Amino acid sequence: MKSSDEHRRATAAQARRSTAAAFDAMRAHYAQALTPALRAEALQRWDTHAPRLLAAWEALYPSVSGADRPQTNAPTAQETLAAFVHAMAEATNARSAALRALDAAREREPSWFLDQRIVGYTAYVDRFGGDLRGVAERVPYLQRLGVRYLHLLPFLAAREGDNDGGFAVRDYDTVAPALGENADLEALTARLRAAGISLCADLVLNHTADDHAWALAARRGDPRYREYFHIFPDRRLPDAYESHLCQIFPQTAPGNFTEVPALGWVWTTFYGYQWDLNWANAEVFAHMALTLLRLANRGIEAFRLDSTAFLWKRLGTDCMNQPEAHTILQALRAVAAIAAPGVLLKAEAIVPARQLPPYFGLPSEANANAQAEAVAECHLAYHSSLMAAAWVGLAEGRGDVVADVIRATPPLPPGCGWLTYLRCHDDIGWNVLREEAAGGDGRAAYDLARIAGFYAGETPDSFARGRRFQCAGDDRAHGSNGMAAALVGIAEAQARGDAAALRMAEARLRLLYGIVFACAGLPSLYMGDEIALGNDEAYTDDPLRADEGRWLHRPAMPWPLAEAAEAVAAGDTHERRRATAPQAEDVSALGIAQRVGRALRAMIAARMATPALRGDAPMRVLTLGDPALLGIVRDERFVALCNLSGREVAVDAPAALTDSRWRSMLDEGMHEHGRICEFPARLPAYALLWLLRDSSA
Ligand code: OTU
Repeated sequence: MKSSDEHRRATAAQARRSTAAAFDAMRAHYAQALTPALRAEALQRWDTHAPRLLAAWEALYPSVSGADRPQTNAPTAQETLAAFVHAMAEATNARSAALRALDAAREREPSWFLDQRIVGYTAYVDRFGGDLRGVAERVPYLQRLGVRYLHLLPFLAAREGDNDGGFAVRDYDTVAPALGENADLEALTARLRAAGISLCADLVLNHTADDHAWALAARRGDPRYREYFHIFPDRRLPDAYESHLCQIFPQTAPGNFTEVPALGWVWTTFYGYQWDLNWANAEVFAHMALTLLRLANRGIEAFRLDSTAFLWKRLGTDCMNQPEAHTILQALRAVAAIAAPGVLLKAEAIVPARQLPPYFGLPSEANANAQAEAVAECHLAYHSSLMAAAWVGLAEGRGDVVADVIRATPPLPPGCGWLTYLRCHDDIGWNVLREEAAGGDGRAAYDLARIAGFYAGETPDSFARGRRFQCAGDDRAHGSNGMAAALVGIAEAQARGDAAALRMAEARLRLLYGIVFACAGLPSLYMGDEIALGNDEAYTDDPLRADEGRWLHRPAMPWPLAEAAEAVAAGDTHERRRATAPQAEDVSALGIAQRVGRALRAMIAARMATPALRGDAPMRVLTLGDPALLGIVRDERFVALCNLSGREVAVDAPAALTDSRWRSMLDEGMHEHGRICEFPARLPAYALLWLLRDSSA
């Protein structure tokens, strides 16, 4: 096995070399299979992007190795490449005129997804719309909310029985029967596209389900398909690997290997029924890349590349973020750029932000001086450090915790952005903040185990109604579960019927989303947060889900409530607002949903009207005197002021700010122009202000 340094050098050398003859042969191969009418344009893309694809391929699957698994009936890496290039041409041909038009538009404006008018939304198909047709019927709701990017959690045919919420895929080419048919998917993407909403789907590329055809063939003993996975005859290698690996689900799926009768030990990073794919096998790459293109041709515009950190294994390492994983992603990006150039790739690598630059094709921290050239990789990556820090900040009443993470957020190349979010279908993983929590460098430490306890409602000062996730033994701070509304105290205050406490809790939810929406990136809502939807405590009644704590925050959308709340929240005429304005004392679910929905809608409208909030506009933090406070400056024109504590705090701001005139953007009905105001001298508990410098003065 090559060391990671050797791999890096080989990739770079290969990129320079990539023999002209081999390149020409593949180009001819691609050209020959193209529809004549598309040829000129497709070849232009090929010429731009194929050198990166072929260099990556050669680095991953060297044709000179000669070790092409002679014992199997598998094709050689070179044969696989030729077949793959041919299939890529077919995928190019099959792309519809509508999607080709979209490709052209995206190529003209590669940073389109960082427009401040683009807001994301994440939901499960069944929980949101019942099935794909049901989702299509809800498109107007999404439009009214301002959504332009919809991430639907896995909807492809998954394993029978337990399937990790669809993350154990049995068949990547078929929609899950309970959710519809392939035609429904195509109808949905067309409808979304017409509404200006881009559909993002998961591409679960680290593993398949244990009942996927490849796994079944491996079980039957087919040597070719055994090579699709990492299978070991005994515990010798698994033990050697295991001593360096971490645990994703230490309680419900301990260990990283699963014993399968008659097969041996299979690498299973996640659940035992999720078999890690062997990306060192060229056929795996070819299959997954073509899967991506086929889904793209059904109208999926963005791919959430699930668990990207784990794609490559190297003995003696934690098998995360290996350089080959990046080479794979760069190759996938090149494939998309050739055959479906409108497509976005989003890295789901739940690792500290400082480890994310390589997912955007930048050199890694460790390799920062190596003068490595940036190679296009992902367009987006989840900023999970920021997400977790927002929750730490709230539990600790400290804005400085978030400020530190923003300050340490690496700069991104053009055409790249962060996916910012507050909640998603997973737990809030605390591990990404281990280093920050240790303090030092003038930063005060914090105790992640205490914070996990706080969100589980275990500490005396807690207002939260969440639960710990996979915390056991020494690891008291793995993750936390719960809907945002439960974590910020809405559930608790509502249960007590305490209107004052409820106002505070609602202010916390608004505050945290105010941070997410003010930061650089593409901000995304989690389904139900717009109506302060609470936990689903009933998941434990279902034996298939009872042991999986993340189901706590995967409730179904209560449409009657959402619709009733929307009628008020979206009310845009003065009369209508006055007539139906939610009462501050109303502690009913509807009253809460109306107030929260209205606050979030105002925020979305304000963001849309503020170019300084473009996803790629500059961002810096502001020092405001008190550690409870957080100031986020965008483009030197916009300031978000946040008080993460439950007390009123004095603001100590530089004269350059206090001397200016500002427009307050989040006041009722004022988000398009803002109300002229002074820079505040004090901020009440959990206050959020969005200020835009008034240039009219
Ligand atoms: C991803 O997540 C998905 O988001 C999870 O829902 C899946 O269970 C998992 O992959 C397997 O497909 O480590 O970097 O809550 O953060 O499992 C990717 C834990 C991941 C998730 C983790 C995860």
